[in-house]
Amino acid sequence: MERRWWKEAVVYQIYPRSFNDSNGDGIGDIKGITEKLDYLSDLGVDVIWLSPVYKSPNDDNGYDISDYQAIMDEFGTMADFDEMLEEAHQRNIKIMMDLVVNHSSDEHAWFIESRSSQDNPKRDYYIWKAGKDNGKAPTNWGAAFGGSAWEYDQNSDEYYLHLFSKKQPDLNWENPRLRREIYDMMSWWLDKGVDGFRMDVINFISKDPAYPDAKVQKGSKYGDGSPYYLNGPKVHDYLQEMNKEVLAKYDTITVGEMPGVNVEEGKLYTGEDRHELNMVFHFEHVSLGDGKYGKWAPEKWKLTELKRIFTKWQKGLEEDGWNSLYWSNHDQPRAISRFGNDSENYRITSGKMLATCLHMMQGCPYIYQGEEIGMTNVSFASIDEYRDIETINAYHSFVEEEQILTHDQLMDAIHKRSRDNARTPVQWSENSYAGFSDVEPWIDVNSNYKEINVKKALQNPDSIFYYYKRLIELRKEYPIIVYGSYDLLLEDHEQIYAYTRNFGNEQLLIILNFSEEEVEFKLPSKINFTQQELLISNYDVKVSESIESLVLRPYEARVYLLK
Ligand code: TEU
Ligand code: CA
Repeated sequence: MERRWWKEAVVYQIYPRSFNDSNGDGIGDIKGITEKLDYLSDLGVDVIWLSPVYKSPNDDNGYDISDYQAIMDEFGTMADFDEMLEEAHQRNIKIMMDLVVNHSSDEHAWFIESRSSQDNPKRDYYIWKAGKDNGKAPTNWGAAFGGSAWEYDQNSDEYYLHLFSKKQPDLNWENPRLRREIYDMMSWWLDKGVDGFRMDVINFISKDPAYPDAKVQKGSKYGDGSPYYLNGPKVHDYLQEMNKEVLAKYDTITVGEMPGVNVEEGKLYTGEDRHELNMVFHFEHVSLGDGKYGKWAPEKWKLTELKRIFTKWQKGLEEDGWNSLYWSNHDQPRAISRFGNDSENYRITSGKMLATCLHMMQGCPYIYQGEEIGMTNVSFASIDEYRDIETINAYHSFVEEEQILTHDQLMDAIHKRSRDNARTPVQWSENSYAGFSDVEPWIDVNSNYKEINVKKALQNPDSIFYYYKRLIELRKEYPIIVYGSYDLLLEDHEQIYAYTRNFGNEQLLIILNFSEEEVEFKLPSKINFTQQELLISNYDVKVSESIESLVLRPYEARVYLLK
């Protein structure tokens, strides 16, 4: 197993719009990030994944880019960016930019030219097709945010593909001139000193050239086109070309966001000698509980399923390739609300347990802003308080247009799974607007900000913040956490998640109670040791207590170093 600096890194994701507002306009910004770099340095993170800060009309909050080499007006200036980059580097924090190149904004100069006429030189920077003779779109695919994946352009009498919103036209990666433009832009940012890229839906960039119709689920209006754009025929060619033309010339950290990727493909994307990417985000665990209408009809999830998924990925990439470890991001609900217990009694304990579960595994742990202080989901009473295009479109189509779900059913699903759960302002203090801004923010603050905020966390030695800080310190101190092999214990246990890590003559034993009940833990006989050292726990534990058999308290987490 090759040692690499990025394999030892802990990454912190910032969603700038909701992180910190420095100029009192209610919107987070780059100077607001610079103001908090000492806080992140204290936490001990090595890399910041910065969600998009490029010029954008914000149809999808920055994931619709209209100029890849300019800063979004609301977020500040390029000088602010350069200052933030410099200040981060002075604190040994690297900056990983969000590269959104499966699509651009429809307000990008390339698209404005492309749509101007069928023979414009930039026409095939995007994916244009004539409609079917019966006046239908080129294929029956649905878009991620609702409606058809094709938008008819009257002026040039063709349809363009948009797998997300109609203001996010897909770029045509078949076109070498387009690919060259992307590579030049990437090099431009790397020459400025940024340290790598998180690549947005990067496994969507190669489409099946046949553009066939897809199967239409009973009751759905559109087909699921994903078999024709997920992990497509040339995706590895493009990534290997990107690596050769750009990445290999710099010492970068890269991660591909890959909905629908499986472990076998994960190996192809991240294998050392594949020369593609360092690691991937898969979606298997965050799809647990997806019901008939995906996240909009969420069902209970089972711990045995979660353990099977994590174990598959830990074992699958153990010899080659690298995992990204995450519970949440700007698209997912808050970890404690989804996988832990956000009640008064168990929020902090279960937050520490979830952190232990992830941070003791092999791979790079990602901390989503506010996760380190145990921020929770939000329950806005009205759909009018939500801002996310995906949530709003779902409400209009499921409740108003197709009337498949009732208002209450969808609001319940929104409270559980809306992306806005992760996008309420970071709660810095008990001051108005949680210290995020001096004015009403672009999205309401979670009403629990007086109990849950950074200031309070920093004043409480038993807070989740200091627990994350200790987990990060342990990762720096014990190579076994980064490089040790993983093995699952008690595979069928419905409440306990226990696993080991092995490295040389050392063994880590991680014991987690994912339930609200007290549960008896019996140490499997195959675990042999003569010395035990408790590295971290979320309850007071007698360090000499025998671990042969334990009664685990609700959401109890323990990590032992065994020799
Ligand atoms: O997300 C990719 C993606 O598949 C999301 O649509 C995700 O599956 C969904 O939001 C979960 O409900 C990336 C970005 O992370 C997301 O914020 C963007 O909206 C999307 O791509 C388009 O750029
Ligand atoms: Ca601002």
